[in-house]
Amino acid sequence: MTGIPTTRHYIDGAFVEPHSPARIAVVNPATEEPVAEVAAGDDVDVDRAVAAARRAFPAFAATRPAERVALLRRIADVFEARRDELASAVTTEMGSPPWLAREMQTGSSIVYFRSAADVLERFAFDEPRGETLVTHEPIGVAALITPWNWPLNQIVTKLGPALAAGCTVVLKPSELSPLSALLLAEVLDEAGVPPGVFNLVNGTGPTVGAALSAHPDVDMVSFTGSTRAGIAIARAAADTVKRVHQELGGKSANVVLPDADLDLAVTDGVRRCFINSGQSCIAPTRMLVHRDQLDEVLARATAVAAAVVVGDPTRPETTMGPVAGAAQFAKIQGMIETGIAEGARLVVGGPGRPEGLNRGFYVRPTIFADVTPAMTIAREEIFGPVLSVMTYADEDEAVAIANDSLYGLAGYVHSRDLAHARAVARRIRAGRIFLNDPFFDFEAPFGGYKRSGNGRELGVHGLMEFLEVKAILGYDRGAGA
Ligand code: TXE
Repeated sequence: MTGIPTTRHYIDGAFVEPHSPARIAVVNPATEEPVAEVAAGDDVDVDRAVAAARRAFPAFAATRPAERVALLRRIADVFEARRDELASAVTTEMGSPPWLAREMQTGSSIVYFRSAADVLERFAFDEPRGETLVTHEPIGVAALITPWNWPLNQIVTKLGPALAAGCTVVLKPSELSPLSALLLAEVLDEAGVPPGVFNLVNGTGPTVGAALSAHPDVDMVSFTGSTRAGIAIARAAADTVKRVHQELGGKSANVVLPDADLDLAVTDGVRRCFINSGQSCIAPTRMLVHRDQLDEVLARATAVAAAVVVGDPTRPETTMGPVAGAAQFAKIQGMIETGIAEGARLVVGGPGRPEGLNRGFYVRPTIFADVTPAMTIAREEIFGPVLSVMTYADEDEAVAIANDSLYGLAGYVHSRDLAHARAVARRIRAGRIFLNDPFFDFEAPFGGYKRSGNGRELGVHGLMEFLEVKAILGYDRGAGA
């Protein structure tokens, strides 16, 4: 990476030397080569960043909403102007093909910043209620702990509303994808975010992430990542009773009803399961089809999987790059082996790298049939391009299978009869349901039921996460009353 001081943190408006010389290597998953080093931060760095955020809070909290709307729009403009650099950083650290890095990884971030500004512009901080005033105030210093799979988007869906609310922030990005985050720090600096309002400390989860979670001067943690880490964060946060927003794992069902447009349902279902090499928390990883339609569905799904071109993300014909790292690669391989061992039928793909790819964390797009609800691949998040096709006899069984999960992040329903699809959507216990490949709604709330998390991102619900609610009774009684 040219230009960015990768081994520094960004604290109080400047790139600063870390407390300790320890470093973390950043590896390009397409080549397995180290491409940069970032600082392995520690408690001292965290204390420094939290103190800067605390100092900056009163003045930033007191800014008028219109000033923050303008700030968010400036950030979006600078981000857009530097979009190619940001996309290229994502390709380097994640192995995302350039079209994916540009259109989805960075394109969405621009929309999310603008949408945070739009939501803020419409938001009424004061709600009179008779004599009482209900008002909303920023919660304070927010720690944002983010993962690697959509590295910028997952920061921006927190950072946009945090700044909109008037909070100050300490970000700890994933140690697998810190380069795009460092560039984002430059973008924020260039856009004129005041010193201390945004701070970035690189490092591992158990050090920097844990220190932020337990810190007495951090008012809330907003986390996206594994359910395992989400639980560790909530435990570490418990002693200080801070708010913990969690966006965790998923095992979403795609209910293909017998009257669905099968071409659309299967193409959309496989595509959404495989996008970003399968590393999406809302991926529809369980495709539920009527038992009479299994063969027809598998034929279509196989054709979609066969058309995927896995390989070097920088080659124009590539549609799927590697997965993010060695640990993720090993986990997915283990899951594919487990699927076979537990008796699922391998329809396409399987263990090992695709032919001809000997280096890089490349996974074969894989589809299993005859998957039962008890199998590990039907229960656990795999986070790779692995689809489990399961059958049902009737709609009640389909809904029961869809809900037979510890997770409840998303669900998908395909049917030509919209009224029918709506009714099934209401029966699925998950925070976001997609009916028949809809347009994306950037303000629709995003978050999970059950062990998929707590709280919501995006739109007004996302803003509310960063606000406290205060009721002032007697506010409007009239002077002297
Ligand atoms: O995630 P971690 P990993 C799931 C997915 C994936 C699995 C493991 O199934 O295969 O998680 O991925 C920080 N205190 N998702 O191990 O560990 C960590 O440094 C504080 C789902 O990479 O959850 C990073 O910044 N922080 C998912 C962030 O948590 C801690 C996205 C995510 O890393 C911590 C990613 C701790 N004790 C993975 N331990 C989604 N919901 O989209 C780790 N971290």
